Amino acid sequence: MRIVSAIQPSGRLHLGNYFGALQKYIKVQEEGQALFFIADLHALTTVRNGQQLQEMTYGLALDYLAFGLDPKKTILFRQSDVLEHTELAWYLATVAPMGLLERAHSYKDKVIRGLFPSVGLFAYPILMAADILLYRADRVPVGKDQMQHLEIARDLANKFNTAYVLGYDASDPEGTKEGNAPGILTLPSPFFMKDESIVPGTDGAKMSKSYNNVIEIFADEAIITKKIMSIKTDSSSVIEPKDMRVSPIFALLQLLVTPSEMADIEESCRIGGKGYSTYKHRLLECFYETFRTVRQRRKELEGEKGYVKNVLNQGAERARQYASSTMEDIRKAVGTARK
Ligand code: AQP
Repeated sequence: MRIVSAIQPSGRLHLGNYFGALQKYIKVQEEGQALFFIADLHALTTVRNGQQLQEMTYGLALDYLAFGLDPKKTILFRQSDVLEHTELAWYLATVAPMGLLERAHSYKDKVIRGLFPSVGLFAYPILMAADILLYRADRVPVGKDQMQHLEIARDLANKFNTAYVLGYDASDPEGTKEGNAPGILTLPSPFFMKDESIVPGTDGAKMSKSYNNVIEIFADEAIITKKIMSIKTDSSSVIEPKDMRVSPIFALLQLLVTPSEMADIEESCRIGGKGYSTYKHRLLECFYETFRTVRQRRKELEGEKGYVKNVLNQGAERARQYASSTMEDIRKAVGTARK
């Protein structure tokens, strides 16, 4: 089983990235060959400072390692170190219908939020499809916000296979029925946790690095306190019952407390008598209970620049081997293979 996923170094790692992605990376890294990378090419759609991108790329490598991704087993690398990502993205762009991308809601959400509507941002799902298809991934651990992009990756794999593989039947992508041929590109499946949902930010919208609503896992204590204490609430008084849908505090608590504590919280909201600050303080405590050890481990790793660079270089070397094998088949099919 091949497992592929990535996070953009477009800001610092936040709770949404952890619960939507990293937590799953740690869980699945034992279940097959995992390739996890730092999507610096994607981050170029929002980061316009080369030095900052370098720093955030290195920072994300530290995050991966602090959380326990094992570079002996798992391949950790930087997207821009494997040039085949952009090459495959172009081939996929030539079979991608405009309408498919025009329906992508992430682009529209980001533009509404004021992000620059570049061609790169619009074409992000194509590069993401290339990221996954290049490694013939079977499983892709991503957050629920990426469901549509993963569907686009499957669509593009089908479009490519249909265009270039004689006897390919989209209803039988592995070519198991007689007369059908298997696709060159594997159709990936998402990997979600049971009852998983999108992690809300401090304002209740999707927690996102570009929305200024994140709770960063490795930020200084003062910033974390400020962010948690500023989570959106309504003006109900201490004694009033609390509607748990009004404030994202409760969805965040649910991620960090045990089910029995969550049941107590639900009951206390129903009867009232506790102010929002009580819940915020509990969230703060839970945050440190969950992340104290990784925060410490990341601090220790900060001085190990040589080691981290080595991990990324060796990871890129290994990733290129997988990528070049897929690209050989693709170039043959499209007619760009060197004779
Ligand atoms: N709020 C979220 N809830 C659940 N999962 C989330 N992820 C991100 N935010 C949430 C998951 O984290 C992984 C890496 O995301 P990314 O950094 O590559 O891009 P993103 O989804 O666009 O994350 P951001 O923070 O919103 O980044 P910007 O603002 O730079 O675009 C993915 O698996 C994603 O599902």
